[in-house]
Amino acid sequence: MDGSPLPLVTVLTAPYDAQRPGTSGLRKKTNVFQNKPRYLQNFVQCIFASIDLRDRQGSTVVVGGDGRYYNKDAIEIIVQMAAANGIGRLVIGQNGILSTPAVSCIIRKIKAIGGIILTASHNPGGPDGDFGIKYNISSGGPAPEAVTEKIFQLSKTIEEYAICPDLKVDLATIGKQQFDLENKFKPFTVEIVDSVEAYTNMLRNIFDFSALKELLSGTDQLKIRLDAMHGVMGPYVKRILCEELGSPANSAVNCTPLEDFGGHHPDPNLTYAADLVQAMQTGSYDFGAAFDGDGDRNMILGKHGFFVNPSDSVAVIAANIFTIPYFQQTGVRGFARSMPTSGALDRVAKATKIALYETPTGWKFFGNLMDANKLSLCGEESFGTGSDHIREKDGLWAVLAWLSIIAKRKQSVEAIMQEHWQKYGRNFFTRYDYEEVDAEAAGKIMKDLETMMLDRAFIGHKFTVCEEEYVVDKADNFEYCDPVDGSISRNQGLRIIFTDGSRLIFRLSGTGSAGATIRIYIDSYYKDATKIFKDPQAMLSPVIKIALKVSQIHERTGRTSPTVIT
Ligand code: VG1
Ligand code: CO
Repeated sequence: MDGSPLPLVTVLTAPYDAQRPGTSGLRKKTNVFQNKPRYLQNFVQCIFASIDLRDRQGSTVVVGGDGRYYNKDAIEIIVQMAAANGIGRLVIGQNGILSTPAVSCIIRKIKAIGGIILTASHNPGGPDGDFGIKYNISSGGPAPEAVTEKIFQLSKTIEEYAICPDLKVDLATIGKQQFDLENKFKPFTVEIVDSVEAYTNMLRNIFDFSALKELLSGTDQLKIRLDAMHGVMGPYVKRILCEELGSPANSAVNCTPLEDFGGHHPDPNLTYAADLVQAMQTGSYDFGAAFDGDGDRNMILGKHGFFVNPSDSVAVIAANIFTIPYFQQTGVRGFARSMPTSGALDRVAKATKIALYETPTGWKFFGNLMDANKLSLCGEESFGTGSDHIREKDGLWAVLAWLSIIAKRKQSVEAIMQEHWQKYGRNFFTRYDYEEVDAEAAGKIMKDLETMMLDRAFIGHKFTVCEEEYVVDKADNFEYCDPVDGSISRNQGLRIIFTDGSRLIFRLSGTGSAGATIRIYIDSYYKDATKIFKDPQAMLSPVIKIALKVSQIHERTGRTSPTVIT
């Protein structure tokens, strides 16, 4: 703190259209953030302006990102703008690194007013990839729709933003830095914190670390392979799994965060985490997992690459929930899943007589339920699993949850899954993604589908495929009324439910940065012991055929197959 106070400056700007946050934050091509004049500044100003001035003055905000290209530059601008917008203190991960779950954890721990996360999550990074900003509120969860809508409205009329251009922050050194600002009595404080520490302490209080240590480093140790996909999780995996829980150093791979994720999609699914799948297929490992760029997603694999569908993963954790000490203390208040997620969790909820909530896609919808003590465990089919320990999905938490179950049951991933299906029956699930479809064409496909589905004559319609008959029982455009605050979210996916309970869902993605992504989700339940071990694609093939027929998606997009099948 030497020299004269730093000047605060007001800069004139003009609105950009289309700064509407999607399912989880604002995502665009990196060059939009980097090269469109004041694009980032406009959005950041709208975030700050969305916070009531009285709450904002002197408040604390957490900032961090997944280390992708432009992460640090963006943080430097955010620091300068936070200072000029009345924020009193920023808590930032060292070198600008914090996973999304870690941001949620720190916001809650230090009672910050919110957090800004620089990430486009599972989207590729680099100068030609994507960049993004997520904004989380004081609960630690993604801003709810009322807040993102406010930010969007502000972005359409913004005329100026405030910045402290001479403020230079050192992101590398852990500790406090203070800055004197012009016309301010109190100095502005930046605190650089270890990226992993608070999050590790939290997990230590949730899980039985000594049991996990025994599992991973004891005499009969479980061989694991964790793939951070060059995203933010590298340092977390190394510190927690290797250093703390004693897993050998070579069990953690791709643990150096890279600005472009090594040129790959940091997306933990069978397509983009193909290396892990291959390594698992050799049979050298008992358990495998991968994470996305910002560390909130997870994929779980068993020996020989046995795939655990995320919809099943949350159901298995639910069925074994008391293997986790945290839940022994808190009890279980309720379960929830996003609408397109398979009904596997519903079976466990029913058997255990625990309430089940069905929300729209996106983690932001779980927060209210958690804050109202109605929800303990939830998941999404898109590789998201988590609990009310924070307000974000949490990839490493899910891995430790699975390891806790394995430690207790002393069974393989595959055996745990098979016993689960035998007990509860199996919801076969698949998702087809058609990425980067022409946006107008995609909109038209959805519109036409909706018109057809909402026609009264559609109810009772019979589809005969592969000698099986599927009769439409219900068709709608999913709408959610939040049981806590009564807010209504419309247009959350076109849903066809057949009389046998099978569901077919069409939805447009809200996380892409170019064109539109059409997602088709299919869920069919079988209890019959002769069927539950069959291949999902074979079991779901009749409903897949119906999906392709009613949407005409191949004919209308010129595609012959989806970009990704899960
Ligand atoms: C996708 C997933 C959704 C997830 C969201 C954010 O959204 O389907 O389940 O919550 O990504 O994930 P969409 O609108 O593209 O279907 V991530 O790991 O931000 O952060
Ligand atoms: Co993510």
